[in-house]
Order: sequence, then C-alpha cells, then structure tokens
Amino acid sequence: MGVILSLFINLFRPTYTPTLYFPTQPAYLLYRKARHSNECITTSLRDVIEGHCRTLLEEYRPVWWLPGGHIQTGYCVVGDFSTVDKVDYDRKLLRLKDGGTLGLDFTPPASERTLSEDTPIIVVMHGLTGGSHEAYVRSIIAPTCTPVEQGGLGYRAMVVNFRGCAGTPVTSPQLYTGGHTDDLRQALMYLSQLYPEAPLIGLGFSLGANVIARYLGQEGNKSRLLAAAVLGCPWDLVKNSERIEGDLFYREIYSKALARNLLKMLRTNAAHLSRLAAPHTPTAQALANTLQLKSPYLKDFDVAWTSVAGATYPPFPMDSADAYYEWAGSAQHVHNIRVPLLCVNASDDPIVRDLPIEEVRQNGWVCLAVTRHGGHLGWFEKPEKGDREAKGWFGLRRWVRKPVLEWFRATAEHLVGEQREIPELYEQGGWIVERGRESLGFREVEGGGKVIGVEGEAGLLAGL
Ligand SMILES: *[C@@H]1O[C@H](CO)[C@@H](O)[C@H](O)[C@H]1NC(C)=O
Ligand SMILES: CC(=O)N[C@H]1CO[C@H](CO)[C@@H](O)[C@@H]1O
Repeated sequence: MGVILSLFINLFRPTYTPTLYFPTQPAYLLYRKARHSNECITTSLRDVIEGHCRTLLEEYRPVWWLPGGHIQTGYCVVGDFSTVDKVDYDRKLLRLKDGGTLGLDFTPPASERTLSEDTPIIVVMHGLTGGSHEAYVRSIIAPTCTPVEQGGLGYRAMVVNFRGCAGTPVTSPQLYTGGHTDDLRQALMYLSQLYPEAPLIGLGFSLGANVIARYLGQEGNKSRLLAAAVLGCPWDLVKNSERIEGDLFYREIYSKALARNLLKMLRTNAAHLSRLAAPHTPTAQALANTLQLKSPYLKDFDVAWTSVAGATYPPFPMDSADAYYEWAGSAQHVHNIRVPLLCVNASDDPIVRDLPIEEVRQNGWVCLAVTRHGGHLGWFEKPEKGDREAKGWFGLRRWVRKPVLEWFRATAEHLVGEQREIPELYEQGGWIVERGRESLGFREVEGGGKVIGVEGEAGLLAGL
C-alpha cells in the first residue's frame, strides 16, 4: 500500500530536483584531498558533484509569484538589482594582433585588496549584448570575490567583455559572434602570463557560455581553463532559431527584443566601424544595410550583419544566417572537451531548445544539470533567512549561484589538471604569442581605469 501511495504521489507531484545527466563512461580526475595538499585521490565527475555540489541534488523551487520560464526571464529585465551584489572592477585594455581591443574587467580592484598570486580566477563571458555590469554576472561574482572572512570564496574574477560591449573601444572593423573563441583564447593567454600560478575557471552565460563550450571543445587537453561552468548555453543555434522565429509569440517577444539590443549595440559602435572598414568591403556594406533595418527580427539582423561581418576573415562572409548558426553552435564540440564542465539549463528556458544530452552521455568530462524551472538566466527564489542584502518582497536571489559556487570550490581548490598540455607563451616582435599559433597575440595598452559594475547600458532583455 505504502509503495502504491508513494508511486501515486510521485506521479502527480512534479519533481523540483534537477535532472543530472552523467556520462556512461566516466573520465578519471586527480583530486586533492584538501586545498594545497599534495595528497590526491582518483575520482570521477559524478563523485565530485555528488560530494561537493550538494545543491544540485536538492530541489529548486522558484518563488511562487514568478512561475514559468517566460516570467522568470522577464523578471531579469524588470527586476531592480541595482542595490545588490555591487562589484567594482579595474579595466585592462589588451591590443590584439588583428588591431582589435579587448576590455578585461578585474575584481577585486587592486586598490581594495591584495590577493596572493595563486588565488583562483573566475573567467567570465557575458551574454549577447551585456557586459561586466549585468546583474546575472554580479550575482555570482560578488559572493565569489567576497573575502573568506565575510562568507565569500575570496577569489579573483575577470570579465571578458565582447568587443564593442560595455564601453570597450572599437579599434578594428570587427565586433563579435557567438562562434569566435580567439578573443577568449587571447584573454586567457594574457591571464596565464600575468598569474601563472592561478587556477583559471570559466563561467559563461548564454552566448558567452556557447563561446566557452566551443573553446573547451576546440582546445581539448590544451585548455588553459582548468574547469568551467556554463549557464543557459544555446548549444544548437539552428534549432534555437527555428523555435524563436517559427512561432508568432516567440518572434514578437524574444526575437525582436534580442535584435533591438544588437541594433543598439551596433549603432553605438557605428561611427568607429564605418571609419575603420574600408569602403566596398563586405563589412562596410553590411553596416549600411543593417543600420537601415526597422524593428528587425533576430534572424534579419544576423542575415544583414553577423553572417556577413562577423569577422574580416573566413569563414566570413557567409551567405545565410543558417550557415552562421551552423558554424557557431557549441554542441558539435562537446565530444572533444577534456576538462570538467558543468552545464546548467532550465527546461522552461524560452530561448534555449534542444540540449546535447547524447553528447554529454558520451563524454566523461561533462555533466548537464537540467532544472524544471528558471527560464533564461532567471532561477529566482526567495532569499534565505538572514540574507540581509536582499531586502523586501522583491529582494530575490538567483538559486544558480549556490551550485556554481560549490563547483568553483570543488574544482579550483582540488583539481590537479595533470592531463593538460598547455602551449608555451613567448615574445615575438612586441607581441606575446603562443607557440604553434603565432597568428594570435596581445600586448597591454594604456586606458582602462575604473568600472563601477552596477548600471550599464540597459536594454530590453539586455544580455541574453
Ligand atoms: C593530449 O591529447 C593528445 C591528442 O588527443 C594526446 O595525444 C596526448 O597524449 C594528450 N596528453 C595528455 C597529457 O593526456
Ligand atoms: C529532462 C528535461 O528536463 N529535458 C528537457 C530539457 O530541455 C528541453 C528543451 O531544451 C526539453 O524539451 C526537455 O524536456
């Protein structure tokens, strides 16, 4: 009777515990028994997650007045997060060999605290048109970089702003796409030169998650990231686009909002781009065509701009948005990932469809957690008792910060990463380059300064 009753209850009570997808054949990891200890055990990703990321084994229930993925996603836009999770950054500018400039935002600022050289560093990539100021970035970075005495992890973080985002100066006729990994690659080269002793852990949101997952797959065991977490990753851009453009509701709400943000970002950078792009090049023509678009859908923008002017070198210009979506997806690279990767997606994410469950099952280095609710980068829940920063009714917290912080600690403080072969860096003609890939390179340039990470260029569904 008891068995039948519990079966009955389980049939009708939805489960709020995330579904975890593990590989059928685990990879083996060398794992320190304690931080800084030389005593190691051999373990698997599953053991690491079950032992150290306990919140993934517990329920996540959204706050009752934000049910469903659309409403959770919408709250990312209308919620006021300006009073919580304040993060200040020091900006460093890197000039790249192709003439472009990267804006790298470091926290805690050097004037605030001095950390040891081997402090773990979280390398963050933001969403579509966001930046280091986004509330979803700060919600994880603030507790990660809070000193240990105040209940944080005491780590350092660096946000890689996409070219032209968050006020980074545009110095070459190129912005960014969801498929470009070279900017992340060069930011990591810089970071490993600056802090050779520090473990580097990736954290990607949405489009930035796609870039990190692609990078890991392309590098295999050459990854400079010791491990990573990717949230709301749009694994298959072709399928996402079919969904978002194929349905009237999604097209009018999501596709239009994303395109509006992109158009705004392009307008902000248009004067510089048109000065830098030689006349009659595909980029110059694409710029003129795209700026004429009136209230486009995402695909219209990608036809006019991204697929043509995504880069000034092959495979660009491409002849359709679908060709770009096919090239840029990250699911196709999952099989080659060789460092531990935790992926978190929500089943009711209105933007991300189709998760690479089969690919994950076949790669021992990857775990995928799927929550029932959460929307796109939402995951709002009631704050815990005693959380003094989250005030009042609307002082919500993002649940996902809990498993992600557990994952940071489980990887940054314990993983040895002995199965990697990281290429050496050296100087060549004023650039720091990587052996075997000399076409990439960087040098630090003047500029930068302080960045107060609270308010940014807000837009509808900014940063998705
Ligand atoms: C790294 O990967 C390459 C190619 O897959 C392989 O030949 C090499 O043995 C690997 N190195 C280590 C340290 O596992
Ligand atoms: C197990 C699970 O929740 N799977 C869902 C994952 O998300 C896709 C959409 O991306 C749903 O179709 C699945 O049902």
